[in-house]
Amino acid sequence: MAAFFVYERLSRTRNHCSSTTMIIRCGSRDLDLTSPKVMGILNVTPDSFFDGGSNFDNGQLFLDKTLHAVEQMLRDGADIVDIGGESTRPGAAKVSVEEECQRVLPVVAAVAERFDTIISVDTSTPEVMSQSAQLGAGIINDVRALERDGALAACVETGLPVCLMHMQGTPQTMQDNPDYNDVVDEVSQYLQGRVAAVETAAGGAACQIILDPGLGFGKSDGHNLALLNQLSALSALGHPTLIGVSRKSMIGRLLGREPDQRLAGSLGFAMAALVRGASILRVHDVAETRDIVEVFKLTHLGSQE
Ligand code: 7PJ
Repeated sequence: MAAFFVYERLSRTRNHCSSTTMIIRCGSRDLDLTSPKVMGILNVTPDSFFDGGSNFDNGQLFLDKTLHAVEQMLRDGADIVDIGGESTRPGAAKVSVEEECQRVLPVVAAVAERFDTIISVDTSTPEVMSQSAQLGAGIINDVRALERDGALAACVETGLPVCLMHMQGTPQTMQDNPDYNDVVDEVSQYLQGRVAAVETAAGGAACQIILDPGLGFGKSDGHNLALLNQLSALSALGHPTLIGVSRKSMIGRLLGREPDQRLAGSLGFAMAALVRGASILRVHDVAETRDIVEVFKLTHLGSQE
């Protein structure tokens, strides 16, 4: 199937703010990125750093508990549910294709069946991309920017939008010694190259691509801050941007906080990302993030009309 993309941009002026309407087509649903959106994190891994294993017992996933978490997330105002079966925290164990399929696919199927929401799948594995798309997923979110063998073709074949994230190294080694001459320039150039690869694979169609600098993925705190503070350089590539900073260890180091004490720091960084043009926030704390998105809309997008 040839990839078919709709990419609508319409400039208009509203309350003295210049704003852009941008709608991306996520399978059977539209995602309107004219205002920022909240992506709730649903980990189906036994070993994630924050909520790791909360839906597991003896390596067995509790589907009921997982679906309750989704229900709560949607009640709290999530626009997208991001389902991931591979922990990519520094030093995490590798997961086989079979194991990842077993973790992710039943959850994608159950969420698609029960809820009216956009499902994103956090995966680098071609088999998971293809099968999730068939089960009703709407976005592919790949921390390896479709670099794994077969991922580019599998993703383009789904016709779904993709989030391309930058990572230096691999999850096993990425925090050993992150090194850049100019981190903002290098990340931008890398992502530009991956956009070109997707566009070539899609046969030149106008692709729906979301870009993510990959905070914490092979970056020092200085690198993370530079990327966040200069997010507009990434936006200048012409694609919506996604930021994942929720409860990450950079907040722990910068503010001296354990994972369960990082909510305020996460919201602060999320607001900084919104002010710099982020379109999607990938977060653990949906209700609280929803509130700051609403504050941002009231104070920056002129939505008092
Ligand atoms: C990210 C992600 C991120 C995107 C993870 C964690 C680690 N996908 N998957 N961006 N992080 N696009 O949640 O801390 O930052 S897993």
